Amino acid sequence: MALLLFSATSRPRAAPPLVRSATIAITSDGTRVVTINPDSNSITTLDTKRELVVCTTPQTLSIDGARVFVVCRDGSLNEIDLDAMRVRRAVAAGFDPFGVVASGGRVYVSTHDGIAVFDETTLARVTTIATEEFSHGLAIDGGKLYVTHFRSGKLSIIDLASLAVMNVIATGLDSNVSQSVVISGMRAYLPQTRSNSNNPALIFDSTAFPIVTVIDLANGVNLSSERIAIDIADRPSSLPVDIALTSDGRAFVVNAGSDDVSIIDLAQRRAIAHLQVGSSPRGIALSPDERFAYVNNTLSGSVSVIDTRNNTIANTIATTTIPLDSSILNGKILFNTSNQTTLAKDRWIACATCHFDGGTDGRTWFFKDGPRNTPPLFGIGETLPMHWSGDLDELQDVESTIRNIQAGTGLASGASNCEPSCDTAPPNAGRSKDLDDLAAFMRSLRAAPRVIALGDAALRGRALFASSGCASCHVPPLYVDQKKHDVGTGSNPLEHKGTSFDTPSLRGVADSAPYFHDGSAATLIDVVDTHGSATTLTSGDKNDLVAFLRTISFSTTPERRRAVKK
Ligand code: HEC
Ligand code: HEC
Ligand SMILES: [Ca+2]
Ligand SMILES: [Ca+2]
Repeated sequence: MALLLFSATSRPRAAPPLVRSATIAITSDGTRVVTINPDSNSITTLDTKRELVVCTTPQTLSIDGARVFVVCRDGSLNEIDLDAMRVRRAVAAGFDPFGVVASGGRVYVSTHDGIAVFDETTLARVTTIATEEFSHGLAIDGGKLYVTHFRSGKLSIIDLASLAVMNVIATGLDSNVSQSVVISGMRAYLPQTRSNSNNPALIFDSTAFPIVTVIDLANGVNLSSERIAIDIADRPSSLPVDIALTSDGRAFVVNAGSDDVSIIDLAQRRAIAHLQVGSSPRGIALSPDERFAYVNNTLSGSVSVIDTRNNTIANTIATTTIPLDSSILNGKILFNTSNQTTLAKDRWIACATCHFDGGTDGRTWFFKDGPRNTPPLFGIGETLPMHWSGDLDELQDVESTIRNIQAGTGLASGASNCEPSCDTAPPNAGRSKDLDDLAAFMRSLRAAPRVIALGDAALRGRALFASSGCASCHVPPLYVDQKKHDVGTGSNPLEHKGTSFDTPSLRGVADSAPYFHDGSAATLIDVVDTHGSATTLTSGDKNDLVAFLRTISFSTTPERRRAVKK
């Protein structure tokens, strides 16, 4: 159905379009729309309806002329010839890259360690710009590169002539899940989630808040008075991850958790409309004439086409058949959505709110058990029991999180089987297809592959890890003993579940600061300064031990190229 799809003939905007990383993008002449399909490992062109397998888990793309650049969780940067629909070349971009923008003869990729800069013609690496941690969404405007930081919510501004970081703007200590940025005039707009983890009396609707942060670029300040609270401007929603602005002052905010788009009048900070779209919408692209906005529903394998004249959905176009096992796909949808009363009240929270893409928000929440730092969920099926107090003995016990944290009615009917504690109550496995599917999805979660070479310090640290007795509890290769120990960290009067904690796995520990169950150690050096026999080591030995800890990763075996189809 060609209905209302393209409008290439209408007048283009005067200003050059903003170049930014997104999960969906349109060529500057408005004739071609390209999506990435994370679970199909592919991209799709909407106009020609062609799909091309590119890499494992594409994250974002950027279009420059007939070339498309795609970065993927497997660490690759890929150049695609859009006319021939083939991968022209692929190079290594770094660990866990997310954003990509191509402009002015260069390609910029946000990786875990900063911004990798490539020559656009040869894809040779030019340099790496060190930034704040967790560089994520990217946009280029007026000779500057804007970089969001996923967990801190800060915005870095890099001068593209000198490749120097000019400014880092804070947006509030609770800003989180900062995936994207758009620039309009002297304002930057960042969809974010406020993680209200300082709240000692959490209820579901005081836990996390969906917002659009507004930054005054002339003065380099966060305009908290202009911040848009989406739950107030529109209605309860969750996980705003992308945004498009029209020149008449409307913001189209994509809420990945509540599976909807809030259309907000920027001057009034009030919603004009909201549109329910597909599952896990992760990006939006506006046609150059602003006539249509395209939303990539990553877990439906479809694009919703919004007619911006009347703020309605004009069309939904299939983009891919997601080849995941049907149970895992269902579990992934449940993990990512807040739009089901079984899972969450008022569309407020999704599992992904705190564990976006299975990772961690880096926050420490006041849960019923006491202060609890959010762990990443990669490899979770291998390191039971779960929770810091070790009282969840099966993945289905997250039924208690659904009911107690998200205020959902529960995926299983009847009791939560977590009273007085999940491991003493009857099992939750086999009670509900959805709960079993959620468990199956969590069991499938893997960290981004990381290639690590052990330097001299790390090699010395590895020997110390063995000789200092660390390995007796953190037993390689999983670095757990599946037992609880009192290591002197549980004296806080807020603790309600004893002073012993389940030995945490150290795989990927470099990426999961802060440390200990209560987040009381900000860095790994803080851990070894207070933890077990490490306290008696010299400072040189402690540094070596930390150098080793930083290399402990999940399996470096590349993820399977295509998920298994059942
Ligand atoms: C408000 C933030 C938040 C939300 C929402 C949330 N979690 Fe968590 N998650 C945490 C924290 C904090 C912990 C640590 C709790 C503890 O150990 O007592 C945790 C622990 C876990 C663990 C155990 C990890 C381990 O290694 O022991 C699993 C599994 C998990 N969460 C899955 C989920 C699922 C599934 C959902 C959605 C139903 C969810 N979480 C929603 C913050 C959150
Ligand atoms: C007696 C068992 C035991 C020994 C021995 C031990 N640990 Fe631990 N380790 C634990 C427990 C239990 C925790 C969790 C404590 C908490 O969360 O309050 C922990 C936490 C950690 C953490 C923080 C992980 C995170 O994700 O927050 C690191 C890092 C760590 N240990 C490294 C080491 C090193 C290095 C050694 C050797 C010097 C060592 N451990 C020895 C049991 C042990
Ligand atoms: Ca565990
Ligand atoms: Ca942590």
